[in-house]
Formats: sequence, C-alpha cells, structure tokens
Amino acid sequence: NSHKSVVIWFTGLSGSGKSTISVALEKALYEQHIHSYRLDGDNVRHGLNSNLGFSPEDRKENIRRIGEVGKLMVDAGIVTMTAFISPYRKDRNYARSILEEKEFIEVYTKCSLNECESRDPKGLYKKARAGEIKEFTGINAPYEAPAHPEIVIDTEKQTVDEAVGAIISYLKNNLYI
Ligand code: GGZ
Repeated sequence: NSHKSVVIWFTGLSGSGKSTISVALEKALYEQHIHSYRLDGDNVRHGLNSNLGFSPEDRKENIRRIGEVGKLMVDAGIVTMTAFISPYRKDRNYARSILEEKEFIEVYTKCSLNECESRDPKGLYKKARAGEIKEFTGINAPYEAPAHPEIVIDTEKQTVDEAVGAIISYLKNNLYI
C-alpha cells in the first residue's frame, strides 16, 4: 500500500506505554499493508548501542544513533517507530533536525510518574527507589516533556486501541497513509 515514510518518535517515562502502543500500531499498519519497522531497546540497545549506558552523554549518543538509523529507514521508504524514553528535549530535537519537517512525528505518551511507578512492569522503579539503579529516569534522572509534540496520548485515560486509533487518524488526516 502507498504511504509516505516517516519516523514516529515515541517519548515518555519508563512504563508510560511507548512499547505497548508502538507494538499495537505496528500490527494496525501491517493489517493495512503498510511496511513498518519498530526500533526499541530489544533490537537497538542490545545490538548497535550495546556499548552505551544511561549517563546523559550515553543517552545523547543512543538517541543520535537511533535518529540516524531512523533517517536511513525513511530513505528506505519504511514507516519507522522508535520507542525510547529519550528524556532530553535537545536530543529529540536533534533527531528531528536531521529529518525533513514532515518526516518526524513526536508522540508523547503522557503518564504521571506516580502511575508509571505503580505499574512498574519490570520492578525497575522499586529498584531505583532502593538505590539499586542510579540515574533512573523520573527518580534520579530528569525527563523533559516535549513542548510541542505532534501527538499526545494520555495513557492514564486512553486505552491502547484508542491510542492506536488516534495515531492512525493523524496519519490519515495528514496524508501519510
Ligand atoms: C531509565 C533504564 C535505566 C535507567 C535501565 N533509566 O522500562 P524499560 O526498562 O523497558 O525501559 C527502560 C529502558 C530505557 O532505555 P532507553 O534507551 O529508552 O533510554 S534513553 O532513551 O533514555 O536512552 C528501562 C531500562 O531501559 N533502564 N536503566 N537508568 N531506564
């Protein structure tokens, strides 16, 4: 099916729903015969970026490389989703800057720290509170919410299906798909 290639850049706290929503979006795009690919911790932090940790410098380099890979994937004509915390506005804006204006859609999965911490799917907030993980985003490392994201999903109120519906509508309304 025809589409414009684009990077759909998810940003939000750990546990805010980036992965869950991007996995569901990937399925919805597949069902519409749109060639998409998802970059996440499993296929990037364990491979290309396995030499990087969570210091501000390493996160910056993590995001820089993901942005560059996203750019290559857009060149290859693929709808690309990235699901990383990407806590620094400057780093996200760098990723935005290397793409054309319409090739970067920032999706903020908005969720309070309180709610993310109560979800704690991997028990990481608990560990961070116990001092077992240093520089954990939201606990002892910052998260800078986007000022002007193209899409905001309130994951405390919207279901996964509603979130996917909102993103698909955005893509249709703006003639990406
Ligand atoms: C934040 C951490 C940390 C620290 C390990 N801070 O919930 P998860 O497990 O699956 O998602 C988090 C993931 C964050 O990696 P990103 O590449 O998305 O981060 S960034 O964009 O800031 O570079 C979490 C796990 O890795 N994790 N240590 N200290 N998240």
